[in-house]
Amino acid sequence: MLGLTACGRDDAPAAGDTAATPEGETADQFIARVNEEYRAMFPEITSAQWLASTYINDDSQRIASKANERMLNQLNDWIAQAKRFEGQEMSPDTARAIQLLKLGTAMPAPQDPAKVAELAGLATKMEGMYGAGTYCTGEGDDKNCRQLGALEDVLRSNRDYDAQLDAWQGWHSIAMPMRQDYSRFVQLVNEGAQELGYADAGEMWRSGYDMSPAEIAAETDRLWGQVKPLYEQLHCYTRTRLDAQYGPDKGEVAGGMLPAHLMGNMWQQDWSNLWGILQPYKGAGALDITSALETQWQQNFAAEMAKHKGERNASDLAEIEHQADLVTARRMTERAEDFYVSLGMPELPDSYWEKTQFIKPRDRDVVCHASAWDMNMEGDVRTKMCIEPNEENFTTIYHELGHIYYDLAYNVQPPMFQAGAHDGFHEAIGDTIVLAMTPEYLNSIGLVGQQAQSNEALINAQMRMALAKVSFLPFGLMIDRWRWGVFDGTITPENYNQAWWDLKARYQGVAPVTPRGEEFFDPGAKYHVPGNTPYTRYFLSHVLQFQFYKALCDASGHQGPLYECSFYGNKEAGAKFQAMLGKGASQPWQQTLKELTGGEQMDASAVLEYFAPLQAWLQEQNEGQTCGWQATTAAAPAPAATPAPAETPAQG
Ligand code: X8Z
Ligand code: ZN
Repeated sequence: MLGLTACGRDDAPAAGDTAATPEGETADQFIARVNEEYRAMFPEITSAQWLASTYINDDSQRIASKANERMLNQLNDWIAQAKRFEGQEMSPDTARAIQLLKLGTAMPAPQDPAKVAELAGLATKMEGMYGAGTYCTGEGDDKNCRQLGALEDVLRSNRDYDAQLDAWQGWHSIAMPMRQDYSRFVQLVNEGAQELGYADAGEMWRSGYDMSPAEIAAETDRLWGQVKPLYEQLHCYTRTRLDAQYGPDKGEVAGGMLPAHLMGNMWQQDWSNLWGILQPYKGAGALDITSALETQWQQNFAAEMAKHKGERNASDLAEIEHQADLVTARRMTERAEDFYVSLGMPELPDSYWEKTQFIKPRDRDVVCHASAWDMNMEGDVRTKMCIEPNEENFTTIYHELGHIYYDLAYNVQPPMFQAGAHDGFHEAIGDTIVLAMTPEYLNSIGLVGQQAQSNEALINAQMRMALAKVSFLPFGLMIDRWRWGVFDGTITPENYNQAWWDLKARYQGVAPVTPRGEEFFDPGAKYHVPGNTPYTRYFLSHVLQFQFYKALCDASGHQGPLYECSFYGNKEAGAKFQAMLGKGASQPWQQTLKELTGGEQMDASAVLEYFAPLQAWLQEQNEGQTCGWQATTAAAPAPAATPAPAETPAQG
């Protein structure tokens, strides 16, 4: 993909009216021209998209949709022009650029201009519906409307069974009206992919990995096989603890699966918020980052209050709170920047601080889902978030800055190579830094207290990381198992929701506690479905980031167990990372991986090495339990990937 920046901004730009194809142009000249046209039009398209995401209304959506339409038409045009060079002599770089051009969007459009307009309109509309999604209860004076952030707050901190169920169901109701649009969207992108010579859009997505579509699908199976036993142990332990918290009739659902609304996260992809329930040793190594950030907010609020003495009506107070939100969010971001700078990377430009959306504006709808933007390929980089002072948001800032530092580093490349080595690399950069946020690092920045050196403290630290990283793995896989099935037709609109929950049961071992029939469209409640962002990248990232981490730890001269390593401040590690970032998509990812790690394969053994103490501990805890689960509904087929064996109980 022409992944110009990640997080959904991987589209090629528009060039307005198609320039005439110059007579006698060579393939190399053609690519040079595409690069130039691409760069010239890029700021206009990103501006339209930025406005639509940070100011959702009919007008911004119309403009963004039109810009996307021109972009998709232009891309089709370039691809058609590139056909002239098939079988001709050209430099390897040009051949690679042409290959990347064909994969230039996750949303391939048919040639028919009416269909391009329809597709662009649908995409903008669905993303807008997600961003503006609101769940209301009550009538008249009792009317209470909440958006995703407020509903997530419930799952994060309210352990009441029914309050969580209400928040979970409420958010999922916003996706119901997307169903029709999504099925039409699928038809259109499939048509586009087929016109480009792919079997369907899923096959096109799987073609962006410097290996065949079948090979990357098999790779994901292989990697999942490596980490599945670890996930099953975490699942088993979590179930026991949820049973203790809610009672065995409520702490799990039939077949031993975990109730979807009780996992502290709307999609059960990150269980960090269950720390209060899952913390192995109370008091050993206090790692309550969320509380520390809330305290910082209180301090910032007090400072703002002191500045505004005398202004105390409700609207003044709301403004002062807003200021405290902003100051806290900026300080959190400065912390993240500091880590990158400590590695020898540049400070973020002033324009970043001026133009970034740090917090949710009070006066309009925005797409809160975090993203990183390269607006012009020459330094106008921004992030867009709705930062709140909690651990998850804090680490997400580090994640987003990973995208930004990748963007800045590969700005030296020609536009066609300004993308990650593959999309999983883009997602793994910031998360590699997150792995280096050890308890010692967190202590050094004043977020947690002095760390005790004990086995209990180690297990606590490992659990904290596992709740974010290990819980994610099957989720990272199941989203595109669903979409690959939707694109190749094995999942049809009549069984969209059934297939979704079949896959969630099979991979994650989670289930809803109330029926979720086809009147619902639960996939639409996850940003990347209406946002059409491929998801396999995140699964791959959750393997790759441990490989990168290990390589940077080695580069920093770290001795001892992997999980103890933080390369904060280490310039050797930084230089090695930076060298990789600067390569962008200019060579096959296998080569880039080799330069960093010495190996050419994605491999989860670093994940297992990192979590070895926790895995042993979990096995002890789970002794005597029957681990694993029965996915009670028939599992949907795993399209294009090797069928996984039926669920078997893990060793307990
Ligand atoms: O979407 C994201 C980032 C932007 S690329 C915030 N992530 C995935 C998600 O939220 O579902 C990061 C982890 C997985
Ligand atoms: Zn990302």
